[in-house]
Amino acid sequence: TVAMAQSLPPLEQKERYKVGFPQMESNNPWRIAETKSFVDTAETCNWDLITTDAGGSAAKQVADVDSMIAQGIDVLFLPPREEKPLIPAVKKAAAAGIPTFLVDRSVDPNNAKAGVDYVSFLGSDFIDQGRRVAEWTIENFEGDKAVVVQLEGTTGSSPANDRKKGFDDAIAKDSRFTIVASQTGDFARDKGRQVMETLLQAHPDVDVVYAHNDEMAIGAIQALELAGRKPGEDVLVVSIDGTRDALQAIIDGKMGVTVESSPFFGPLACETMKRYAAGEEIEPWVQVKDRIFTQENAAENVDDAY
Ligand code: GYE
Repeated sequence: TVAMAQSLPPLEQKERYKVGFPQMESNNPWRIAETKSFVDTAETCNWDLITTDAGGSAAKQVADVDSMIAQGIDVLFLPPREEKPLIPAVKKAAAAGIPTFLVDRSVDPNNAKAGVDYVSFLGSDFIDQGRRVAEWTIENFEGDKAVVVQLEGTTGSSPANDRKKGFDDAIAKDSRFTIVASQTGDFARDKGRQVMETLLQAHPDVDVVYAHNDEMAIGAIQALELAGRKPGEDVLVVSIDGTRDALQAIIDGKMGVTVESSPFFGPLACETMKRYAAGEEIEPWVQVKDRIFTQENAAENVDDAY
């Protein structure tokens, strides 16, 4: 027998679609804004939308995909919490003939491939986001030595892996900067605050805090202030996302920069799905372009932030 190359399941062109969006957790404004974007798009794109909340558990997210397959969804928009544990879910959907689009996070490329196991990844370039934060920091940090602490996102998630790589590689080009600690805060404000409190005991002299998302950056600012430090004056805080609280922190002078990572995937999901149903070949990565928010433009963007 000859092994057949797996081909992507087709998507019928029709008036309404049954769509699954298994959200991974809802403990931060980014996730809430993303879910809302899908719910709002259900109206305009004629979706019967099923959403679930895995509460921060990859195992629960896998089970949620299972139940959506059982309910007969036409198409799946999956934000995989971590790169490896969701691969069986992606393969199961493909085997059930359901076209899957990964949204906002990706899976391990060695184990599942766009154009084969799923149609495409819709999302940002996380390596580039980390690189842009590092380059802004190199340009804007005043001083000849910097002790850097990094708060990583969810262990095993694509944005945590890539935002670390992009930042680490770029910051290494300037010998003033030394990363003395890099620990996960699970993309959560509370965890970011707790981890920063602990790290401050070993590194009270920290000059730069790089957080992989704004929620952890806000948590770090709280911990720094509690320890008598002055974010924006004696310590530079930099991060990624572009939430309302982060833009406000920039306006207040407590944060230096946040590189955008947009949660508003609903319209892009609708458009890409329709292109696929029309028989267009979809690029393996539908890349989202990100802005950058600093003192220069935070005030004019804060009202539109989430
Ligand atoms: O930066 C973070 C969220 O996967 C791009 O996940 C997303 C990230 C986002 O929890 O705030």
